[in-house]
Amino acid sequence: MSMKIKKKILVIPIMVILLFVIPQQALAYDHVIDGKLDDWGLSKLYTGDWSKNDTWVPDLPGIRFVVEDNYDKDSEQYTNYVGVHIVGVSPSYTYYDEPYQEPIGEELYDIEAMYVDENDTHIFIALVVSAPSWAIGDLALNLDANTATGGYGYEFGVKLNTESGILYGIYETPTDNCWTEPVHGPAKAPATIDINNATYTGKKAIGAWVDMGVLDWNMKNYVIELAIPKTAVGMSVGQKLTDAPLPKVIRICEPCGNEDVPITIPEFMTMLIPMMSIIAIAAYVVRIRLK
Ligand SMILES: [Ca+2]
Ligand SMILES: [Ca+2]
Ligand SMILES: [Ca+2]
Ligand SMILES: [Ca+2]
Repeated sequence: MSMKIKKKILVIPIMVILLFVIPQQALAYDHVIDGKLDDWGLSKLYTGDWSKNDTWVPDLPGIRFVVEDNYDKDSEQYTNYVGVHIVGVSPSYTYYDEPYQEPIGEELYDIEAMYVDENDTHIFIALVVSAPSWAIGDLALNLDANTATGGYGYEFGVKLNTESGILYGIYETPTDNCWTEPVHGPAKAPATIDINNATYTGKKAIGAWVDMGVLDWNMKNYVIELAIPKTAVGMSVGQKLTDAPLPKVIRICEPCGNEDVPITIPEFMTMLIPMMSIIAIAAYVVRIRLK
């Protein structure tokens, strides 16, 4: 075996370590729940151009997110009302092709983005929304990755809609009737927690809801920032969102059905990158052996 090939073989384990270890270690920031996004690497959202992808991508690595500002670029009807549509784990992202054109009713009902992070004890969520508090649905959590458990698959919810219930209260939602259905489509159930049927756990997320001082299509935009204790939503301390069972889903939908924003963990691209890396490394090894 030549010296050159030995060096190449040595490089391969290092590449594997870089690909698999670093992204997992980079997934923990202790966020200050103050309704400000500087601790998400998103200070640029306050001054930057919202029509640019980079403005929406956290400067900190390892934060998963979906951005769906205004309509998707494939809107044929409203070509001037389009915005950034991306999904990924910072700094990586890909185009997010929204399944249908929302928000119905446009900016008043827009939810622009959801960001998700975690540490050993908490799930952190940051939402950027134009929609007023009565038009925000409740956060739905399918963390057991089982669509057969929980109402419409979502076994826990966090109250964000201000029309009923305890703001930031964590509810158990074991059956479909613990959730309301959207008043109309295209979004599907669940929409808000029906507090007459769901069970309040007695625990709340730490929350902040702040006017971010940015106008989008002449509407105010707000940041909703949450820290949800993992032990209050069926997870254990130290269990990562990327640990089994998978896939987990965190979703927000509006009571009217005008808008919904899901994050699936792991989302397709984060599975695709390691798969492509394995294929690339395998091809590399085969090439060396064939030499
Ligand atoms: Ca913050
Ligand atoms: Ca918008
Ligand atoms: Ca949207
Ligand atoms: Ca479930």
